[in-house]
Amino acid sequence: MFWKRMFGAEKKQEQEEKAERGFFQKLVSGLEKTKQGFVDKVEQIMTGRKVDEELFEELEEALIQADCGVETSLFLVDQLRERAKAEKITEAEQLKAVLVEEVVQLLQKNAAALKTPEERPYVLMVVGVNGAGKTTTIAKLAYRFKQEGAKVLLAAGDTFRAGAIEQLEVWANRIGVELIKHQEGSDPAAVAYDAVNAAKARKTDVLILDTAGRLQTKVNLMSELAKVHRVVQRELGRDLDEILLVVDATTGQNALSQAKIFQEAVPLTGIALTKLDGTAKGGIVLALANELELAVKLVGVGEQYEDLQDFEANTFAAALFGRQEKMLDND
Ligand SMILES: Nc1nc2c(ncn2[C@@H]2O[C@H](COP(=O)(O)OP(=O)(O)OP(=O)(O)O)[C@@H](O)[C@H]2O)c(=O)[nH]1
Ligand SMILES: [Mg+2]
Repeated sequence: MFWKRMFGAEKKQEQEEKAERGFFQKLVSGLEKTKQGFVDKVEQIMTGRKVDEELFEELEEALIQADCGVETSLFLVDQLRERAKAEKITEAEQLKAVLVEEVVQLLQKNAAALKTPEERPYVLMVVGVNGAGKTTTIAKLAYRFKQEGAKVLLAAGDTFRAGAIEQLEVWANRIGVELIKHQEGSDPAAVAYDAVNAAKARKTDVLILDTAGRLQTKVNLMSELAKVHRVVQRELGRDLDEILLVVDATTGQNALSQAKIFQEAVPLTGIALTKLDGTAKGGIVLALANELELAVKLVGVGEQYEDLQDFEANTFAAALFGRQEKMLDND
């Protein structure tokens, strides 16, 4: 990353490894509810019995209940049926490892990391429905970039909700990054305009734009978002680096329709899936990864700064299925 080169904030490898272990533990504890509500159930189903049609049906039911989505659940179970047949697997336990493999493959389908910053300013815009976790996610990202040595600027683009500007300001002060704000009720496109130009003038490394939460059904609000996007693009003279849709994992299958509708207003580059720690139905990650042409790039597993993590299929599956430690070997 250019700011790492510029600012010499490259961490020592040892420190990085230690941080990675800490992150993994955070992910594990953040996924505890899903583990109890979903993974443990799957393991129960797949213990001490023969592979038969009844097992596949029970598994399908458990996947659907965990918000994996009907399409994705049927797909996964079909894969298992085929592989059980082809590989002559007769014991349920043996099929467990196959399930984990298939889950990893599915999670890897559209997987991508946050774009590597190439040009200053690196610009991210964060969009999503009310209360999805946009502002919190921005704070966590700002903290991370600041830790890496980047000069960060936030733009208080939610001029609509009372208290939204102050909320972002509190975060900016706490983290120690700059903020561009206008009055409540002003045009968010004007905030975006000022923010991009301030970022250029101040040689900011990272600019993150907050936006107001909106119902995906409100056409005028969605076109307002499109306008903000156009202004940023025009002032920047290029595409934004990331347009992240923030989705609350506890909203279930609705997450899929949110993604489809936001995609029509702005060219999303990825998903930040928040509040995974608050749901036993983390299977929604599988549905999002499988049913959208969009990468889940970040997952939120708590309210602390460190609780926003890069989504990586192997690590995620290892945290979820716990006992399959061997999967980490592939990293
Ligand atoms: N447990 C948990 N809570 C989260 C996570 N991400 C966000 N939250 C909480 O979700 C609530 C809403 O977060 P905000 O960041 O204000 O959401 P927003 O999308 O900006 O909301 P609006 O500005 O109203 O549209 C806050 O109480 C956050 O602390 C997460 O990963 N885990
Ligand atoms: Mg907000």
